[in-house]
Parts: sequence; structure tokens; C-alpha cells
Amino acid sequence: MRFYMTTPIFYVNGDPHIGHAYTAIAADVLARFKRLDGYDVHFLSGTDEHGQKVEKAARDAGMAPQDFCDAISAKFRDMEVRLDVSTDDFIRTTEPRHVHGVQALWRRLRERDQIYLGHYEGWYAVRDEDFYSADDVTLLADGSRVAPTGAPVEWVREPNFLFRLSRWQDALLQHYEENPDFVGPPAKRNEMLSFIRGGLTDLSVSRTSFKWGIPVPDEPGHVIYVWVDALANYITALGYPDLCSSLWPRWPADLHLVGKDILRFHAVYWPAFLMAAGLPVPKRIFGHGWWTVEGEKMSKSVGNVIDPLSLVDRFGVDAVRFFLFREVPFGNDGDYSERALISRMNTELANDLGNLCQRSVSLIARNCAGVLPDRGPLTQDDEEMLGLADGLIGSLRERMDRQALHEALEEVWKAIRAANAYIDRQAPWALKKTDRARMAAVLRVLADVIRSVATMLSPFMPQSMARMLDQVGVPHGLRSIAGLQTPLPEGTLLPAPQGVFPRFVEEAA
Ligand code: ME8
Repeated sequence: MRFYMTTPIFYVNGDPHIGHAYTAIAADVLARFKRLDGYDVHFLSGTDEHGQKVEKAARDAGMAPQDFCDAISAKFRDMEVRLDVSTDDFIRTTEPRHVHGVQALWRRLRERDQIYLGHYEGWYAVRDEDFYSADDVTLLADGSRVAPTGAPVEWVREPNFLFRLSRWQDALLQHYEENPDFVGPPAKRNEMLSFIRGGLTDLSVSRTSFKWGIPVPDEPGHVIYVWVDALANYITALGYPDLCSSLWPRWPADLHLVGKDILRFHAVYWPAFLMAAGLPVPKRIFGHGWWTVEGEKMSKSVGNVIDPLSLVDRFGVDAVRFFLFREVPFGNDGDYSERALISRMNTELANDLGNLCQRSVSLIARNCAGVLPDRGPLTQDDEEMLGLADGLIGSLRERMDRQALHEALEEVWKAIRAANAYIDRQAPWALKKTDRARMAAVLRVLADVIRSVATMLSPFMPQSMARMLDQVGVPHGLRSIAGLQTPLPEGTLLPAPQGVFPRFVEEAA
């Protein structure tokens, strides 16, 4: 079973921030979940290095564009390493493999009469790398004009190649109709459908007023529009145009994960380009929401841009990974606040999950000589508890396939809360004096529940859950969904108990 999934490729016009971390970690959680479930996953990320925006950022930094791209691309790659984002490949759009693939795609579209020479006259927002119609643009009191996204626009008049997007309206609508899961979440799918129904006009796909892009084959002066260049990364990274490359059979992608701001490029333009080139379209595209910070939009001028690496230094990578998907339904917008992060760490990680594990393994260490006890005859309470833990497999699979990461976490937390109630109800510390066999059986149920919980949470918090699985004696070969079917042998020696989630104590101001 193969699974190919992608993050968006990041613009290298500035340093990584929490929004980029969010996209990358979300994709990582989904990739890790599929691996846990036995899939042969190929997980791609990368950087988007051409276009006017990057050219301008390099100029502002006083650097040659390629040197600037090299420096910032390295920061994104480093961010992913520090956030435990387990990509299999990282593509840069300035690499020869990509440039070659994009030019091949262009030629193919040209040959199929999908691109023609015309000219563009209208508004362009460099920040969005997007064209806007006069109706979209607002005149501000200071005489400047902005797009609906707030990005400043400039008037552009230049000879351009145009892609016959208008031809693909019906085919797109039909594809949406036949594939109800093509775009998620459902509200975003509806937005895309109404955009398509509103009428598609041909799209400018080359630029002539600057140089930092992939040259249009055989047309000096034209560079390929950065979005055609960028979207093609998903196939050039698989070896396109070499359809015999070992990775090509992975196309079409199973999932493109993107932010809501770039959903239209992925859910309308990209499938149209692919249909026009005679290539299969991705199976699913999911658009997640945006983060604000303490109620405000993140921006350099406000000075509230959150650096994910400083959060990781302070709170630990897993707390950050957990918080981002626990705090806000995936697909909705959310607000970052330090208070909310600390509160989740202390109540849910330290109290609910950390204490459950600590209490259970400490009781085993003290009362069972640190050796995993065997299950006894199961009571109804035991069976219900174990049933809840076993049920996580099915309920998480279904939720992760819908990218409902928050629902997946809530399902696990239901089991954790139930386990805390179970331990209080069964009171193994009291059974110690009255019925040691029953005490051991209860502790074994708890160890098995912790094992299921830690396995299912490992895509979210890989490092801490590896430590938790160590604590309950799960060998590396069984750390998977299939592995959960193999019971741990009685007599497994457990390591000395160690807290996995210490409480976060704020330094006094
Ligand atoms: O758009 N909250 O790159 P990018 C949540 N190069 N997500 C955010 C965010 C925020 N505040 N800010 C940004 C591009 N993102 C293109 C993609 S793909 C072929 C080309 C997310 O660096 C944003 O939604 O501007 C997007 O998914 C990702 O960060 C990269 O944004």
C-alpha cells in the first residue's frame, strides 16, 4: 500500500514562522500515521524559490538571488529537522531536476495547444504572486490599492502566455461531482465549486518584466509564472518527465496538504494544468486554517511573528506539535497564545497522560518487581476499558483519512480520561493489601491501555511517545498498529519509571 503526500513548498522570501511549522507538522502527523498503519509512504516538502517576491527579497537583502535562496532554503530544511518532520525528499525549485521537469511540462502544454501568446493587463500582487480583477481591488485613502488579501497590487501590462483555463471549467466541475472527497474540508470544497461555477478565464502563465524564474522554452524574455513552476514540484520530485523513473508510479498524489490561502491554486489551477497535460489529478487536497497570535494577524511590522524554533527550545518539540492540533479544529482558523499552550501542557500532557503512565508504571515497579504482570480473568470494567483502547484504531483511521486531527486527539483523550477513572475506581494501591492477583491484573490492563494510547499518539509526539512505549516495555518491532495485535509477554522487564511530561513551571517575572 503506497501513500504519496506533500507539504506546500515554502517561499524563501523570509524566515520560517509558526504558520509554516503548522503546515509541515500537520503533514508530518498524517505521514507518520500512515507509516504506523503499514503504508509505504513517500513524503515530500521543499522550497519555492522563483518569482518576483523572492527576487525582491534577495535585492532587499543585498544578495544574489541564488545565494539568498540557498541561505533561506537551508533554514526551512533545518526547521523541519528540528520539528521532527520526517520528509523523504526536499525539493528546491532552483534544482536542475525541477527546472528540467517544468520546461518539459510547458512544452507538453504548448504541444497540446493549451498555452497561447497574448498579453495581460491588470492588477498583480507580488506578495500573493496572484492576478486580480478590477472588482477585487480596493482603493485606500492614501491612494494605494490592495487585493482582498490586503496585499498591495500594482498595474501590470505585458506580453504573456496564457493557459486556456476557461476550457477546463466543465471537466473540473464534473471531477468535483464524481469525487466528493476531492477537496476538504467540505466548506472549502463548496468555496472552490462556487469559484469554478462563477466562470474561469484564461490565466497568465508567463512574465516578462523580471528575470528570476525558469525561462520559457524557446521564448527569450519570458519566465514561467511562479505558480506553474511551484505546483509542478509535486511531479518533478517524482522524476517527471521520466515516466519510467522509480518514483513515477506514486503519481497521482494521495494528499496535498495546503493552507486555505493557496487552496485555489491547488484545487482549481493544478488539476486543470494536469488535465490539460493528460496527466492524472491528485486524489485529495485539504486546506487548513490560519493562525493569528494573541488575537492579531502575524506580521513583521506588528512584531508578533512567532519563531517555531524558539517555542521548541522553550516548551519542547512534542508539546508544540500537540498544542497546534489540540487547540484548534484542523481546517478552522486559530489563535496562538502562550497561556493556552502552557495550560494544555500542564492539564492534558502532565496531568492526564503523564500521570496516568507515571502512576501505573510506578505501581508495577514497586509491587511487581518491575516486571510486566499478566492479565487475569477480565471483569466487565476491564473489558470496557480495553475495548475503548482497541477501538482507537478504527476511529483514528477514519478521522485521519478526513484530516480531522483534532477529532483524533479527542478520541485518544476520551480513552485517557476513561483510564484515569478506571485506575481511581479499581484503586490498585488498595488491592495491594487485599488481592494482589487482581492488583496485578489491573496494572496489566493499564499497561496495555497506555501502550495503545502511546502508539496512536506517536505520530503527534514521536519522541515522548517513544519514551512512553519504553516505559511499558514495547519492543521497537511492535510499535505499529499491526504490532498492537501481538500481546507483550508476561515477565517483560520494564525500565525504571521516569516521568515523560514534567509540569511546565513559568519562571517568575
Ligand atoms: O504559499 N497560519 O508559500 P508560503 C497557518 N510557495 N498557515 C500559514 C500561515 C499562518 N499564519 N502563514 C502561512 C506559498 N501559512 C507557496 C506555496 S505550493 C506549490 C507553493 C502556510 O511560504 C500557508 O497557508 O507563503 C501555506 O500552506 C504555507 O504556510 C506556505 O506558505
